[in-house]
Amino acid sequence: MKIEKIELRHIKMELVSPFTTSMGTEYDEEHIIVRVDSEGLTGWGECVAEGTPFYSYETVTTAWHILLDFLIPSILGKNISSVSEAISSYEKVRGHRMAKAGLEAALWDLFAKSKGISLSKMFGGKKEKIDVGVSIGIQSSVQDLIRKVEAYLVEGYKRIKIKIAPGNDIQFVKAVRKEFPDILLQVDANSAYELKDINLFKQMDDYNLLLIEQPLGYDDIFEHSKLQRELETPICLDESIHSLADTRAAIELDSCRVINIKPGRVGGFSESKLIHDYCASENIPVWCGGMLESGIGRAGNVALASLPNFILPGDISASKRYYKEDIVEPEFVLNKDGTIDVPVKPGIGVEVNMKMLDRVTVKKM
Ligand code: OSB
Ligand code: MG
Repeated sequence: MKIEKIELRHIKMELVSPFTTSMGTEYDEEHIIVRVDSEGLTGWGECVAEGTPFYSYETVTTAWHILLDFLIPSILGKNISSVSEAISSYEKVRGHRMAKAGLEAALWDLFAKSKGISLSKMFGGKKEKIDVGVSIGIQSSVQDLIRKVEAYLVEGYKRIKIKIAPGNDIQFVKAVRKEFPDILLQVDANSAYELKDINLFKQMDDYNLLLIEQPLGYDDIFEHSKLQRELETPICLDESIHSLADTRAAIELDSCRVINIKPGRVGGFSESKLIHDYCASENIPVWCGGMLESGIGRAGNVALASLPNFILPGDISASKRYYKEDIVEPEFVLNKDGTIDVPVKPGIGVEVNMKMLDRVTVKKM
């Protein structure tokens, strides 16, 4: 397909409630929307680099630069016959995986639309609905947290993840577990601890957690293996996994027993599928993480999570858990049974609401 035009939009969307983690508090989410036009079709992708370099070194500004000056020039005006051909045209660019993933997502949407099939089908997904959970930021009190958890459970969410940080950890786990003895519960530290905090994690073994997400260094694999050795609860790595190679290292070292796959963090859906397939062959369950995406990025995550080894519920919640109004139609909604439907229409399977997209665009190119 001849890549005729590529447009970037820096968007900023206000969250329905502030999101606090060990990295800080977010009030709104900044991402980049990538639009690729070719032969009468339009592909959409979302680059999940944020306004700040706290979760990842990439930011909206670095991703904009890499997209504009390196990735886009390598394919613009060319005839590209597959996503993998596009990827090889910019393989010289090291790192900057979120920038790459945003462009790749738009190309996946474009090629799926050109074949008239859904992204899920394109990926080889089988599920028609996916199990989903919700990620809850650090709350100012145990009571506030219990109220939030309860409200999400009433809506139907199948799994609760709570963010933890030093001083805001075991008391929250104890309280939630006491109030809700049977729910699927997990914690995410976003790298806020060190190996010397091992006793805290040993205590967590008593609360039947599904997993402990990214307790130690954001780039560490080795020390997590030392921690995992001492724990019964599976560790799940998020920040430390950027590729299939990282995944293999982590699994061979027994640094974790579950992998969180975020397409942005690993450079796109192609790498995500490689990680998924490898984990399936090693009997390691995976789940789809989230970056507070708009409906455009969410659509891709839903399609990815329709692959068979996405065994655990993902951080893929309904549009209204994040934003008052989403930029896609229809918005993503939660079914009563705690699932989200996998779109069946071609590509991302939802329409971009141009009026809403214009409203949240702060810069366009
Ligand atoms: O660590 O999983 C994380 C959001 C931004 C950055 C990092 C993380 C998160 C979340 C939110 O936990 C997940 C979601 O999109 O629902
Ligand atoms: Mg995480």
